[in-house]
Amino acid sequence: MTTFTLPFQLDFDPHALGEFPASKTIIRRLSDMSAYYQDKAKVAEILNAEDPTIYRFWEIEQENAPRGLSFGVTCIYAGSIGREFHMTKGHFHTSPGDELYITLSGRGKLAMFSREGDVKTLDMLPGSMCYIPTAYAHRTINTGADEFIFLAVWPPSIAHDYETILKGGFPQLVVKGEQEAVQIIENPSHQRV
Ligand code: PAN
Ligand code: ZN
Repeated sequence: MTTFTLPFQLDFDPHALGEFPASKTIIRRLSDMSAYYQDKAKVAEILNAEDPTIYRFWEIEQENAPRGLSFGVTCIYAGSIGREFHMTKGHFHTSPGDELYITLSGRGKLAMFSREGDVKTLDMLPGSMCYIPTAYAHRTINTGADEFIFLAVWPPSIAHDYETILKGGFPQLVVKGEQEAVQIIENPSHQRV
């Protein structure tokens, strides 16, 4: 991983994530995410033919740094698995660390919930910024017809808990309704973990 001499300026093409030279790039395909989607028959049917990329992101993490900011750009490709739109796995932060999401392109939703039972699903559009408090699990969903791309900024040295979401899911799902409408419905398989 490249380290930068501070301060610095970074120019990047948000659409060219795989070509970004100074970072870790992570690609999540459907086979990495089959446990996260409700419609298992649809997952199996798609995987039988291909293994589509659902999203990819690059990040530059300030690891073991007492201060500073980590940041990254995520691109979720348009599409759905059954009725559920393409989405990220989602996670909790396990050490104190709030996060900012700023939409660069496309449209989507940010689903959040806390262990105390607060559930929020916010719109993400170019020009909108969402603030994610430490205690909230967060997942993004591409509800549009184009790539949905956003910048994330978070403090150094936070750890990500994916396990809780893998086991219990999110309380709400963002799905395609009649005539391509975007619907938020209760997740029948959600469990408090
Ligand atoms: C983001 C996410 C990124 C991918 O940078 O890590 O959007 O989502 P998953 O990590 O849930 O696969 C972030 O929230 N960092 O803390
Ligand atoms: Zn996060």
